Parts: sequence; C-alpha cells; structure tokens
Amino acid sequence: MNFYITTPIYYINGEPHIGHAYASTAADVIARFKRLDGFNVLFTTGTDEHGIKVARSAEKAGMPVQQFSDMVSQKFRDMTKLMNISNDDFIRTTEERHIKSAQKFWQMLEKDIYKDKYVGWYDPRDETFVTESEIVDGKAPSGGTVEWMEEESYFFRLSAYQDKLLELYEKNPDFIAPASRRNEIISFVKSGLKDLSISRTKFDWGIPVPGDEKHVMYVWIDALANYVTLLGFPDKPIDDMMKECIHIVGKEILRFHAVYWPAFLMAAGLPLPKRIFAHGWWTSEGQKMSKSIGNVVSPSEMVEKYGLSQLRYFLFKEVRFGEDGDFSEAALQNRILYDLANDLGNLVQRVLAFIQKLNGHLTVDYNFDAEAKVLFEHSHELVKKLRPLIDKQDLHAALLTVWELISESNKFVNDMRPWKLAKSDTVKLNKVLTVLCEAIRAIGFGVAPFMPDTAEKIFAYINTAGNSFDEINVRFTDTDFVAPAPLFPREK
Ligand code: ME8
Repeated sequence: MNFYITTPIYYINGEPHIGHAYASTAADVIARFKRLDGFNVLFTTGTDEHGIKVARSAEKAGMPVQQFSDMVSQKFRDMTKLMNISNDDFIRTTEERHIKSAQKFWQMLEKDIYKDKYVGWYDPRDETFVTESEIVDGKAPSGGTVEWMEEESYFFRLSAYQDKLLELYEKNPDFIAPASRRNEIISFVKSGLKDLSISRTKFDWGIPVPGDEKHVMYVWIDALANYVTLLGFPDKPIDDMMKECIHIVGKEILRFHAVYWPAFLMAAGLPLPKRIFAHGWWTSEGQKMSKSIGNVVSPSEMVEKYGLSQLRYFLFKEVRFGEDGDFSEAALQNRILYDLANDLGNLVQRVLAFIQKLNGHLTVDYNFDAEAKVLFEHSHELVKKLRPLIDKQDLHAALLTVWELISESNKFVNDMRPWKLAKSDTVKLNKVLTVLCEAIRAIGFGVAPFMPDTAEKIFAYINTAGNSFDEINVRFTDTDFVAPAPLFPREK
C-alpha cells in the first residue's frame, strides 16, 4: 500500500520560521503514522528557488544567486533536521533532475499553451498575477506592492478547464479539505477562470522554456512540478504514488494547488493527487508575524527553550489542523505542564518507577479482572480509533483520543492503588501492572508520530522496538525494565 505526502516547497527569501516548521511537522506526523501502520511511504519537502523575488533577495544580499540559494536552502534543510522531520527526499528546484522534469512537463502541456502579451499587475511577494479589483492602495491581498507588467508571455488555457475542475470537485468531495475551504475554491472557479500567463522574459532566474529560451517558466509551474519530479518523472511511472498523494499546503496557496495544479495535470494527461489539505496560519502573541514587529517565532529558539517533543505536541494540540491559531509561550508552557508533565509524564513515571521498586521486574499475568480487561481493550482499540482521524488529517482529534487513554490509565492507577496491592494482593498487582504496561505501550505508539523522541524513551523503558503498530499485539513476557527518567523534567 502506497502513500505519498508532500509539504510546500519553501521560498528561500528569508529564514525558516514556525509556519514552515508547522507544515513540515504536520506532514511528518502523518508520514510517521502511515509508516507505523505498514504503508510504503514517500514523504517529501524542499525549496522553491526560482523567481523574481529570490533574484532580488540575492542582489540585496550582494551574492550570486546560485550561492545565495545554496545558503538559504541549507537553512531549510537544517530546520527539517531540527524538527526531526522524517522526509525521504528534499528537492531543490535548481537541481538538474527538476529542470529536466519541469521542461518535459511543459512540453506535455503544449496543446494548451499559446503566445500572447501579458498586460496587468503582478505581486512579486506571492509570485502571482492580480486583478485591478484585488488591489487596495497599491497593495495585493498578500500585502505586497504590485508592479505593472507588460511583456510577451506564454499562456495556459486555464479557461478550458473550468467545467472539468468543477466536475472534479463534485465527484471527489474530499479532494479539497477541510470542507470549508472547498466552497471557497468552488466559488472562485465558478466566478470564471482566465487563461494564465506562464512565462516571463524580464529576468532569467528560472527554468528556460523548451524551444524558446528567451522565456523562463512562471515560478508556479516550475514549483508545482516538483511533486512529479520527486516520483522520478519523466523516467519512471508515477501513477501508483500520485493517486495516493496528499499535498499539505498553507491556506494562502490552496488556489495554486486545487485549481492550477489539477488543470495542469489534466492537460498533461497525468494522474491527479488524492487530496489537497489547506492548513491555517499562526499569528504570534496575537499579532501577524512580522520582522518589523520582531515577533517572528523561531523554531530553533523554541526547541532550545522548551524541547522538541513539547513544541511538536503544542502545534497540533493547541489548534485544530486546518484552522488559524495564535502562538504564545504562556499557552505552550501550560500544555507542557498539564498535558505533558501531569498527564503523560506522570503516568509513565508512576507506573514504571513503581516497577523499579519491585526490583525492576515485571511479572506478567494476563488473566485479567473485569476492570483490567476494559483498559486492555481500550489500549488495543487506540490505533483503530486513530486511523480514520489521521486519514482525515484531524491531528487535533487524534491527540485528544490518545489523551483519553492516558486519563483512563491514570484513573486506573488511582482506583487500583498498586502501592496498596503490593502489600495485600501481589496476584492482582501483577495483573494491574501488566495491563498498565499494555496501556503505556499503546500510548507510546499513539504519541510516536507526534513526539518521536518521547516515544523512543517510552519504548526503551518497556523494551519495545517501536517500529510497527503490530507490536501492540505481542504479549509482554516476564522481563526486567530499566529505570525511567522523567519524560518532561520541570527545568527543561
Ligand atoms: O508559498 N502560519 O512558499 P513559502 C502557518 N514556494 N504556516 C505558514 C506561515 C504561518 N504564519 N507562514 C508560512 C510558497 N507558512 C511556495 C510554495 S509549493 C509547490 C510552492 C507555511 O515559503 C505554509 O505551509 O511562502 C505556507 O503554505 C508555506 O509555509 C509557504 O511557504
């Protein structure tokens, strides 16, 4: 079973911030879940390096543009490492494999391409064409200053795809998610699609148009083609993976992915992805993130200060995936204290430290009483409950579901009072501890996609490899456990 998941490829104009880390981590959570669930996963990310904006940034930095690209692209690779993103590949649009792929892709669109002149406004911030009615005080909806453009350009016959796109959305109600965003796109397409200018002549930092090297490709054709380059296009068949593909994108680039991209793919006769999921935007301490306000959240600072698992957990617990949210350190501190230290950390610590008191030895007994049976069943049902949530990209609900089992387990400890049983009923004690280890293992798998580092610690404490959900079905045997260290020490 194949599964393909992508992040946006990031522009290299600035430093990676929490928004980029968010998109990459979201895709990572889903990729990790699918791998644990036995899928053959391809998970990709990368950098989008062409276009007028990058050329200008390099000029401003006083660097040759390729050198500038190498430098900033590396920062995105570092962010990927910092966040423990498990991507299988990292693409740069300046790579040879991509240039070849984008040019072939262009040629496959040629029946729908014609030459004309573009006369109108352009927003370099979003690398997008804007209409007169979208401009307010000389600014595009992105806040970027628009520029007048008058140049010879190739056009893609997007207008010919209006009905086909509407049919696509109609027949595949889950093609665009969350549902609220779908309506937005449908009304945009219904309002009428104009042909799209897809080449530029005024600068040369781009992929040359095959057969007409005066032109470079519009950066969005170049960028979107990355998703097929990563599948080995044009040398390898892409169908099997592409059909299982989920693109994770920010809401501001949904239009490019849900309208232009499928139109291009239809024109090229290539398979469409399964879904485009648009996530929301983070503000910082109640305001739009901006360099001038100085409130841009740096992932490396947050990891340094609070820990990686802590940050990754917060991003998906604080805000429902798909909605906008506000990043505040006070909220992050609360989540760490209550959800992580008090709920998860405490459960693992109190059970495993208690086993240490019994010389670190677990004597298993699966001959459960009624209460233990319930907790055992709930532990075994966890992955079954998570699967449909992850398949809807409802990462927030998935965390809530894991936390239900954590609360239930903590309550079970309170009710069973193992410290009392140690003195009065060791037969029952063994059953209680056995089922609690089962619960902790299931919880370890539940948190593993979100907090791989924490899960690794939990697995090490209970002698579990942690490579596959199948391990949940293996019974514990009499065993010695190592002493656990607190998962979320207060001083971190
Ligand atoms: O648009 N909150 O690249 P980009 C949440 N190169 N997510 C945010 C965010 C915020 N405040 N800011 C950025 C591009 N993001 C194109 C994409 S894909 C073929 C080409 C995330 O560097 C969000 O996922 O502007 C957004 O879509 C992505 O970074 C855009 O990155």
